[in-house]
Amino acid sequence: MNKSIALALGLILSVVFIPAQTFDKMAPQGFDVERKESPHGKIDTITYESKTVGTQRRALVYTPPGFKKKIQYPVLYLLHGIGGDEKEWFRNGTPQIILDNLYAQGKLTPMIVVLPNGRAMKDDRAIGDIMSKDKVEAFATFEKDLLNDLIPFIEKKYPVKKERENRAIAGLSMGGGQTLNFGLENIDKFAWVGGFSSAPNTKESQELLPEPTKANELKLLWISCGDQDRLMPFSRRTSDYLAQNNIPHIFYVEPGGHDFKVWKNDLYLFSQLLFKNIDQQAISAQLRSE
Ligand code: FER
Repeated sequence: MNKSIALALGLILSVVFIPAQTFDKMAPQGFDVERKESPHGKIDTITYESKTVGTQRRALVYTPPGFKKKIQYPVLYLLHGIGGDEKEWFRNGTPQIILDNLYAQGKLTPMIVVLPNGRAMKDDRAIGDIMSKDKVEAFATFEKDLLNDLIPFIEKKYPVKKERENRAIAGLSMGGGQTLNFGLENIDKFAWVGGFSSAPNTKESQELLPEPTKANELKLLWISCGDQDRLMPFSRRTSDYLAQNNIPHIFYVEPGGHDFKVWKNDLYLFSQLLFKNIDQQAISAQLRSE
C-alpha cells in the first residue's frame, strides 16, 4: 500500500472510531498548578442571613474568568467534609486553579461555584469533637439553610439562571452524602448531582429515592469513590440500587483513598460535564473501559 493511501485510510478510520464524547479518566499532570498567564476567576466571601440557624453565615463564591454582571450563569453548590468548613475546598482542593485551567482550555461552561458551610448550627466551626451528635445533625439541617436561605441569597446577589437545569450540587464525603440526600429529595431544584466518596450520612437507598424513576429527570447523577476508601459501601449500595432500577447514572471507581487527590480529580472530571448536552451512558462506558 502506498503511503498516501495508508494515510487517507488512517484518517478515515480515526474519524469513524473517535467516540462522540472523548473524556479523560484522570486529570492530567499540572491540572492543579496555577498558570500565571491564564485569566483567573475571583473568590469572594459572602455573608447571608440564615433564618434556619438564626445567624449570619459565610460562604465563598468563585466567579469565572471574564465574569460579567450582564450575563446569567448556572450555579454549582460544592460541599465540604466532616472536618471542613466553607474554606476546605479552597484550601485543600484549589478549585479556583483547577477551574481556571479548564476555562483556559475552553473545557467548561461558565458557571458560578458556591462553597457553603454545610454545618448549619450557631457555632459552625470545625472544632472540638467534629463527630458529635449535634455537629453531625447540623449537616442534615443544612438542607433547609441551603434551599431557604443560601440559594435565594445567591439568586438575589448574583446574575444566575434559576431553573433546575442550571443548578448543580456536589460534595465530598459528608458533603457527598448531603448531595445525594438533598439532590435526590429535590429533583425539582437540582438537575446535576455529584456525590464524591459519600459518607455514612447517605440515606439508605429506599429512603433516599423511594420512587426511582423520578431520577430519570436528572441530567447527571454522578457517584464516585476511591478504590481504597473504606466508605465505598455507601457509594456502591447507592449505585447498585440505581442499576437495579435502570436509572442512568455514572459510578466511577478510581484509584485512591479518602483524600483530596481523589476529590480534585472528581471536580476536574465532573465540572466538565456540567450544563452541557451529555450522554451519561456513553461517559459511564468510557470511565469503565481499560
Ligand atoms: C463516619 C465516617 C466518616 C461518619 C462520617 C464520616 C457521621 C465523614 C467523613 C468525611 O466527611 O470526610 O462514621 O459518620
